Amino acid sequence: MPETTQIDLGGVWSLTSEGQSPDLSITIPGDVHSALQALGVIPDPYFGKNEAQVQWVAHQDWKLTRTFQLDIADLAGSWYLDLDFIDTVATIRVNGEMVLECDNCFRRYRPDVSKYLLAGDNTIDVILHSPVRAGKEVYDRQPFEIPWSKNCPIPYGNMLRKPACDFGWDWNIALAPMGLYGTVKLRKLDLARIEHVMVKQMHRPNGSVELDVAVTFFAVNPCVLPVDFDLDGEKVRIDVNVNAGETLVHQRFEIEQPRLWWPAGSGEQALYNVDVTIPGDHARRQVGIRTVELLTDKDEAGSRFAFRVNGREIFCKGANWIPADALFSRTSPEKTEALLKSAVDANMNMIRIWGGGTYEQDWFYDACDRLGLMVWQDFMFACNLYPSLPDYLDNVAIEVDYQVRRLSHHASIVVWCGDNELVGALSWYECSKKDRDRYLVSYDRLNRTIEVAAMKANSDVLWWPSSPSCGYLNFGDAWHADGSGDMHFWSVWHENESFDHYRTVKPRFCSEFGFQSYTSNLLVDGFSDRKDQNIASPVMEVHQKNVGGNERIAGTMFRYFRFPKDFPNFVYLSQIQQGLAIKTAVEYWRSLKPHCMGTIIWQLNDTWPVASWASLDYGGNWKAMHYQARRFFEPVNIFAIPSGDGSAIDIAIVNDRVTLTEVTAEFFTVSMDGRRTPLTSARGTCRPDASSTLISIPADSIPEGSLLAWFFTASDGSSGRGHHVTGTYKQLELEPSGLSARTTRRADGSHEIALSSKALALFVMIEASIEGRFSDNVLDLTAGESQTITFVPADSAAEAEFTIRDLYSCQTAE
Ligand code: BMA
Repeated sequence: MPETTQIDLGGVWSLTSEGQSPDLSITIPGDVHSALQALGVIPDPYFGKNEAQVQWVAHQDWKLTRTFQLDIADLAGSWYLDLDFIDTVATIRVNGEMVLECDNCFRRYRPDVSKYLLAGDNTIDVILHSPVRAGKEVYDRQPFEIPWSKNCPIPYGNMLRKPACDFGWDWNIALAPMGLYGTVKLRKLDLARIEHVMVKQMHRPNGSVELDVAVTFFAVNPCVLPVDFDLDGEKVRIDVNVNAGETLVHQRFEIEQPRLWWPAGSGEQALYNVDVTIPGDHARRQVGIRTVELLTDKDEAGSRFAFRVNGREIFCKGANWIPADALFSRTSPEKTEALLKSAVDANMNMIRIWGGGTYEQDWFYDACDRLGLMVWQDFMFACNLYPSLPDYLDNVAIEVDYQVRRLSHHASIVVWCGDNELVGALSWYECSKKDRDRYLVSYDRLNRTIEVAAMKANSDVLWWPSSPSCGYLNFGDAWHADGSGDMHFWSVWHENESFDHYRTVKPRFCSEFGFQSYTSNLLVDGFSDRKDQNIASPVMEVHQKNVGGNERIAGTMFRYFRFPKDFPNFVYLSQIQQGLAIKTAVEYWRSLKPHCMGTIIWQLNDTWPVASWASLDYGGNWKAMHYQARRFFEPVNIFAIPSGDGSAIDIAIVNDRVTLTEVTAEFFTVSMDGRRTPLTSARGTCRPDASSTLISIPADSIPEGSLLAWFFTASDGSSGRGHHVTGTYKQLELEPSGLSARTTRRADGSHEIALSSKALALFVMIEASIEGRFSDNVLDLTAGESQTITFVPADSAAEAEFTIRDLYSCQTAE
């Protein structure tokens, strides 16, 4: 019989809790809420107003138990539990003996359990303590008041090292879930185990690269350990004298002419595999060769904020990433990778892993490496005041050390950032407003702990203290000051400013800005009954977590549009409006290149079906804005930017290519019956990686009641079109567009939709009754134009029905 070297403890465990039936069970890896839902103990938390009904779950302790067998022959030697994602405060016993008490879901735990194991049947139980009660205990021990975020209806989340958004957020359901995720194994330590593998790159002026593979082994007894290294087939074997405890070993590889890793859109994503093998253990690290610098040189406006990869400055286009789901059991690597792929498909090259969520699992970053998605990695602190007692900081330091060692080899990770909005939070709470000194010092203790631990783990990583931040030890207002550092520009959404207000700032790098919309009709149908499909119904209010969010959406519509005729059209128009807001910002800020070098939209994805700032629906379907984002993030495009005094419309060329680009454009005025009248044409160039002005069109050359429209082609082969309305859309006396659509189903299950229009059709959006992706959407058609769109359903066997909306039909009862 082969020797047992590991037992996967995944699978079905029994689940008990006070006052609950004794026959519950949970599938591990997984979370308690999903287990209870599968058993019918709780309803689907995401449906209707069910969130309130499931709140009791987080107020109880839950005990998970299972048995496993060990042969007497396997018993000898050293065994440990391998747990890398325990959510969160837990006590673990093996055969009744306590082997671990833990309180940080961002740390890995590997307790030795050898002396508790028995031949034959063994029992392991895990008590997951109520995060609310556990958080309160920490809260009560603090020497001064530390309130939790106003975003969180469930209290004390900031006391625990657990995703901040688990306790509710201005887009998240509040569940405070518990569970065992990631690796859940019992493993035998042969001679040693691999604790960490870090790979550093030294780039030489001649272009060659030295890779330093630093492996930390852990052994119980000193030994001579045979270690095999393999860099894409280049093999090295060494014998290492390993001590009891940890031993660090370096192995160097030379790569004479490395193939470089580039962000998406800038080159290929070349990757190398580094394998480390010892008896009984193996680790693989996927490595991309690249240099990265964060440029913060001083200039007239303040100081720059730009990433330079392989010597080339890259304009960062992307969105903020929040956890893939509010409940772990509903996630899968495939679903998550599809979301990341959608980012790249919309011409994004960066995601920011926001600090109120989680450090993602290894496969997530492997996917980002493959896709060319640069990752801005926050440490997991957001919008709260946090403890700074030594025990808390010690816990944080261990977490930071582990995460940096685990992840810093990834080519995709370009910067590590101390936190999300903790500087701002100092002025959001009564206590910290009254005594900023105390809370600022407390904050700096935490921030300093993170910085020191990160640098100690890997001095090569790029560090940025906080997002947003005007700069090192600068605690200024990076929500409004635009001269230096990264900016979170929220004035349009949170302060109710107009869309034009995006043009009043010139960020160096905008790492957050967003505008909400309702989630698509398809999802609304999934979480509500017809009777609740009203913009102000309590069910819709449960599915809107930002106080006043639904009013903001509706109020903005009053400002720019005529009010939609019914609920489904309200959903549609909310998405068009969202796209318009963000387009206004991105187009202007891209035109400021290289003054501005990044626009990271808040936010890419949703954790459940909710009205939010996301461009993807929960589940991954593209909302209107994601189709628009693909266009406003094109590497070469032209944008209409009204001049400050309103006398002209400046047409900017933006070029993210390494080559000079020539653009030819035709401009028209379009009257409300959809007729196009040629206005002017222009030809111009834009230097590599720059922006320039193609032409300035006098505003008075566009007759009242007409809008400006254009087509362009560029020397890189790209082309596009667009329109610009001076004033608001509600002022347009739109006429029936006479839109028609002919749909045919192809043999492969996809659908072809041939659209044609008799008059002007703005923001034409096709909605499907099933999940899937359109080849394009949110289109404009003028009189006599037609366009053919393909729809690829997620399930090729499913029948689809299509609804077609445009601006006229959405706001006019027939
Ligand atoms: C930013 C984020 C999140 C929040 C979003 C919308 O400040 O950091 O905390 O969800 O705004 O309000």
